[in-house]
Amino acid sequence: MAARVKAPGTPPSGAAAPSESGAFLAACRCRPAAYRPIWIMRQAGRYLPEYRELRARVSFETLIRTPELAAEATLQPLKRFELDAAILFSDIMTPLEGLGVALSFEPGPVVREPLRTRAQIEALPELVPQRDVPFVLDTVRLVRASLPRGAPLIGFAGAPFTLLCYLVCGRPSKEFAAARAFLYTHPADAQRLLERLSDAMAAYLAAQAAAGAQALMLFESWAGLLAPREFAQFALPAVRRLVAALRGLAVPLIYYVNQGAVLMPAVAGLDVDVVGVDWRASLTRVRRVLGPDKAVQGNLDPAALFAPPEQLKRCATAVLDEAGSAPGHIFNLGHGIWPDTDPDAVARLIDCVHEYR
Ligand code: 1CP
Repeated sequence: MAARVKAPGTPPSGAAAPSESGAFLAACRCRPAAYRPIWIMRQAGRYLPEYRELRARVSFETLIRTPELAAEATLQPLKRFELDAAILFSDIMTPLEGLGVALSFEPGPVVREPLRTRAQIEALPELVPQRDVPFVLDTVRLVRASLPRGAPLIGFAGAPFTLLCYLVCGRPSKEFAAARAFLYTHPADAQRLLERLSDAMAAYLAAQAAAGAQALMLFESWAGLLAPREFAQFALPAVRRLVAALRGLAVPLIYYVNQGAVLMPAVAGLDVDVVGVDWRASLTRVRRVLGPDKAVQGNLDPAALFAPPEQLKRCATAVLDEAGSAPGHIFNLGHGIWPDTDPDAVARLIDCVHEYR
C-alpha cells in the first residue's frame, strides 16, 4: 500500500499556490481556491488498518474520551492522504453523555433510556462543555497543535432532529418510526426537545471553535425521513436557532443534509456558508437553488470507490463537472465512507480531484 505523506494545503504539482487560508476555507467562503479541496466524511475509521490497530487496543468510548488517542485517530487519515481538512474524531452522540444520557456503542449508538416524556426532556441539564466534555476540547487543542501545515480542523455536532431520532428510538434504525411518530403524537414535546438540543449543541460548537476548530459542521443524517412540511416545522427551526447562536463566530458553518434534494428550497433560506448533499442530488440543480453565496459539499456515491480506477475517475470527474467552475465546491462523498473500502482507492480519488482543471 502506497504511503502518501504530503502536507495538505500543498498544491498538487503544477498548481498555483493555495490561498492564504487554504483551499478548503476559501471554498467555504465561495472564494477562488488554487484547486478543488477534498475531505471525506468518516475519513477516520474502520477502513484504515491503523484505525483498526488503535481499536484493537481500546474501546470506541475510551478512544473518544482520551484526547491523545482521539487526536491520533483524527490525524491518521491526514498522515496517509493529501486531504484538505481534518474532522475531529468523536461522535454526534458524545455530548449527550454530558447531558446525562447513558450510551453504549454497539457499534452504532444505543441509548439506555430513550426519551419519550416531557419530564425526561425537562430534566435534561444545561450542557457546559468545559465541565461536561472537556476531553473533546482537549482533543481539538491537541489536533490543532500538530496538524500538517495548511489543513484546517472541522468541529462538528449532530443536528437537533438527527439527535432526536437516536434519543427517542434509542438505537440506529432504517425508519426511526418511534421518533417520527413522536413528532405527530407529541409535537410540543418534540419541539421542546429540539430547542433543548439546539441550545446544547450551540454551546458545544462554540466551545469547539474557542478551542481551535476552524469550521463547524452539523450532521442532519436523517433529514431525508421527513416530508418537506415536517422538515420545515420541526428540523429547520431548530437548526435556525442553532445557526443564529453561532453566527457571531468567525468560522464557516456547514449543514449536511442527507437525502435532502427536495428540501433544498427550505435550506436555501438558512444562514449557513456551506450545504452538504448526498449523491442523489444534482450539484448543478442544488447550486441553482442555493444561489451563488452558498458553497456546496459533496457528493460522490461511497459505492463508487469500489469501481475500477478508470471508472472511479469518470465518476469523480462527473461530480466535479456538475459542481461547475464557480468558486465554492468542496469535494466529498455523499455520505460516510464504507468500512470495507480500499484505502488505495481513496488515494486515487484525492489525486483525481486535485488534478482536475
Ligand atoms: O467501532 C467503531 O470504531 C465505532 C464506529 C464509529 C466511528 C468510527 C461510530 C459509531 N462513530 C464513529 C466516528 C464518527 N461518527 C465521526 C468521526 C470520524 C470521521 O468522520 O473521521 C463522525 C463525524 C461521526 C458522526 C456520526 N455518528 C454521524 C453523522 C455522520 C453520518 O454518517 O451520517 C452519525 C449518524 C453517527 C451515529 C453513529 N455512531 C457510530 C455509528 C456506527 C453510527 C451510525 C449508526 C446508524 O447507522 O444509525
